[in-house]
Amino acid sequence: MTSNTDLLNWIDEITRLCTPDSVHWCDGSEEEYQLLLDRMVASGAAVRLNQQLRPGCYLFRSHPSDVARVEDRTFIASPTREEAGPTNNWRDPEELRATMLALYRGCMKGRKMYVIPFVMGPIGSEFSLFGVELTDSPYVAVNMRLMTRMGTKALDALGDGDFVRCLHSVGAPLDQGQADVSWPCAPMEHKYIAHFPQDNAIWSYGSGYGGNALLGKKCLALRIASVQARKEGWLAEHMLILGLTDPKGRKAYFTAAFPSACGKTNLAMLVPKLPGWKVETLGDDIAWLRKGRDGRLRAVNPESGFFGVAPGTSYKSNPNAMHSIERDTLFTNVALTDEGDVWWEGIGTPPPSHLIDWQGMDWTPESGRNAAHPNARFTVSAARCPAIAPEWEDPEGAPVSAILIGGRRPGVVPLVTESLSWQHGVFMGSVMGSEITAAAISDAIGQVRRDPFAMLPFIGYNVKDYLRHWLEVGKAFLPGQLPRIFSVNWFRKDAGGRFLWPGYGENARVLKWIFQRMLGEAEAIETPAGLLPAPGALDLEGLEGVDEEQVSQLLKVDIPEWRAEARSIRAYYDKLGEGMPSELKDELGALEQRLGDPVDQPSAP
Ligand code: SAT
Ligand code: MN
Repeated sequence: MTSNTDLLNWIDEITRLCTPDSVHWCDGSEEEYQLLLDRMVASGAAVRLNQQLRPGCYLFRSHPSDVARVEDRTFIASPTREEAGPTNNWRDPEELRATMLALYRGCMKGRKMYVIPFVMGPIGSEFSLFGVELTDSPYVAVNMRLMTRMGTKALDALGDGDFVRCLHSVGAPLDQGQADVSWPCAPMEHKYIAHFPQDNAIWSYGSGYGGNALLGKKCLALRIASVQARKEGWLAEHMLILGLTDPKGRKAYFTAAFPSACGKTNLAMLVPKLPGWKVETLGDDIAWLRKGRDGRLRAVNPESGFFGVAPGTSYKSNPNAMHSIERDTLFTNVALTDEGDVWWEGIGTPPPSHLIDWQGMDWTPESGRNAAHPNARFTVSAARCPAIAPEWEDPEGAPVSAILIGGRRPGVVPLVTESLSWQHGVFMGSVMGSEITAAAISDAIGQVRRDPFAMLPFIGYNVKDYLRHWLEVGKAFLPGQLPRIFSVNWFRKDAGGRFLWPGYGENARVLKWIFQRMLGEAEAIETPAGLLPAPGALDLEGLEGVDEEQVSQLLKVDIPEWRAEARSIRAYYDKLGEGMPSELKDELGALEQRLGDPVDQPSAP
């Protein structure tokens, strides 16, 4: 099987610690995948959907306490607090190890332990990283088969090489004769998603959901990879990758960072409303960026599947996602129809008169609650996406022309802004974020939750060192070979609280301007915030429902608003404390100067 003694010794050690009843080495085959699914259907952990309507599709319902990533149970256990920085939950590695060892002792009793060798990135690419996940969750095993390159092919490629040790348990040992539940997990206070970057190790306990449990994703490909990337001069980013082709057949690649719930998967799979333009998908969540042999910045998607949010996904909002999940898809926490199909809020069909909701309970439109959990997910292989780019597994990665960043900003931030330089772009990335709405925390309404490059929950080290690293990466390129950084904001509202921009397929108009900027074919005007489309430069032909007044609001840089924004940025930088890169403070100073704002103005509270 393998002669990797480090691996064999580690498996031995964990088997003695967690005491599973048996050990299953995942080969990643179709037969194995089917066997695990059949077993989960038999045990009640999964529902086989109507195979006429959804061939190869299954439904899982999680425990109501285990429905999403748990940021306040996610820890960076670097040797010192300083290394984790002001935005991470730091724990002393020795203390955390001791706490978790006590939990892991005997935690797989009554369960099988799955050994999952996997590769993040195309097999054979020198940029790929290996991991091995040991888990007592068959749900994790089948999801990992879709989300990563997993099984014998990964084990063979690993050989005697090094790998990230990923230990996962749902934290629910079974006594002799004790019946299992359909979604075993541990109570919140026993959940731990722990990272030990100095040891290349991830320890996850107590949750079976998403990024808490599929350890190749956020834990390895972002938190652990970001630490490695910093050492090696590359970037592990929370970004989609898309290819954009113009009517002349010219193609460019963009990456884009958005916080959760800003439509990353939708943009990755966009169907342009502009005739002759085409978007192809290379990734919807994570991009690894590094300098290629040709001297350009190149992006690889380390994943091999999509773990997308179901609610709001419809044939109208994202037809490519809907086509992707017509078969061979694992659904979690969506509703079940009487025909054995799936349903969720925003799927584009009226609610049926009866459903089984995500908690397994009868549901009718009168129930007054969501049928699907808002964070219900689909897991599907990327190869199933009709818009997948043929080159999406190119081991060299795709050459990136532009990096987009954006959040939900009802005010202040224009529809699109080109940065003045790499340094200015990193400044824009450092302060991007979303305005807190009534749905979140009530006393902070109107404030901006800043989320540098949408990486706040995913940087495995100090955010200030992370921003410094972005600046450093830029210095390794010849001028003209670096992509340009653009801020986009699809979510600007008018005074009446209505969205000014239709979004979705119309976002292609913004992509077109960016594309043409990179080729020197579109005009921009300089504003204190950066470069904006010159009058007439944004293609608005055939755009319905947006008048000239709305366009001017979308592209407005309001000086008093921006002065307030600069004060809020200064307060944010102050909050991050000592050690912010001086280049970014210089950029803030330059912005204040362009706005004519006195630099010594007191900070906003
Ligand atoms: O649960 S995941 O972390 O994989 C998805 C997400 O939160 O973006
Ligand atoms: Mn994500």
